[in-house]
Amino acid sequence: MSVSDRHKETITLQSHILGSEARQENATGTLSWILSALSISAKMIAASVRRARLDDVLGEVGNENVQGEAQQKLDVIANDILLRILAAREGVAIVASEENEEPVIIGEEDDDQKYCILFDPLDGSSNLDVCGGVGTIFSIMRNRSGLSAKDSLLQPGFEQVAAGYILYGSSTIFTLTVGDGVDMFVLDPAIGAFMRVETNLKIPQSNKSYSLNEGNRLSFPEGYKNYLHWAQSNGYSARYAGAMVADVHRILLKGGVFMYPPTVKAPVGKLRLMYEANPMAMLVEQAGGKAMCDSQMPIQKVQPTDIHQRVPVIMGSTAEVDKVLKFLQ
Ligand code: P6P
Repeated sequence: MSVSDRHKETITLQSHILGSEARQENATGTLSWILSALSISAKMIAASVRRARLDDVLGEVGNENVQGEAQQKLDVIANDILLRILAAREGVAIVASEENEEPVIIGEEDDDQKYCILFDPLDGSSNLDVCGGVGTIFSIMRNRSGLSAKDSLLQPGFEQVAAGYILYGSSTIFTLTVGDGVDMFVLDPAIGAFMRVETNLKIPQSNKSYSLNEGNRLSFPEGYKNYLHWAQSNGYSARYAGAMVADVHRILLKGGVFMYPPTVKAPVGKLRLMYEANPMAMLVEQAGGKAMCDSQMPIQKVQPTDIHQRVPVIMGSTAEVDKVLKFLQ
């Protein structure tokens, strides 16, 4: 491919965002500025993650976060970067993070031209010490004027206007949907820009691959145990990275099904609705897949009651999700 041909196909995340804004009637550019802030934050977090061992910022801080989990040093670094960069963008009304018990009010709550941003700053951070995949997950909704900050955040997933993740793996991937399909970008460290590599990505409709922590098998509800027995009798393979971003990214590209079922330790599952399940559900469904809590409830239909609430998760290729649901009925 000649340089000029390659140049023709060179779409950066920034130009993609502006192109998407241009196609939205009466767009004000506020969402574009927020997505641009997330892009800058992603580059800063990627730089910290890739230097973690050299800068001696691996390991635990020594306390627990609001989830009762040991907080990693990089959890705090990533959280601080996102809070700082987003707080500087005037279109942001409220920010809620896995690492903060309470939401952070940035602008006047009473402005429905602004947005609420919810995020898990470094999902799967326990993988860091062993150079495993980790990621940032974000969900964007319109601020609801006249409501308190918490009530403005507690909107069901189908109200999301945008969602995405950044995967800090063998390369740094930014995956985004603003409600008209899923697009994927790879960070080119040589120029410091995210370059578009997938447009309107569609998840493969099936793949004999499941992803869950089988260490919890004995405490799964019966239906999951029966599904696993069926899958293992029908040539399925197991893949599990221990970081939702890495596992769902693989499934978006290769197909299959990701699950975090209820267990004795986590009776409603471990994954958080607002900043893990909802944004990943929007991406998977925008890519033509399916995302459920159980055989009846789509993840994006759950009416939240708390910003840190947890839900069971089954998501991936529609045909593969349906095979799991059949055992749960
Ligand atoms: P387990 C990471 O801590 C996380 O929140 C998700 O990214 C991941 O899918 C899940 O927990 C892993 O949990 O219990 O299998 O270690």
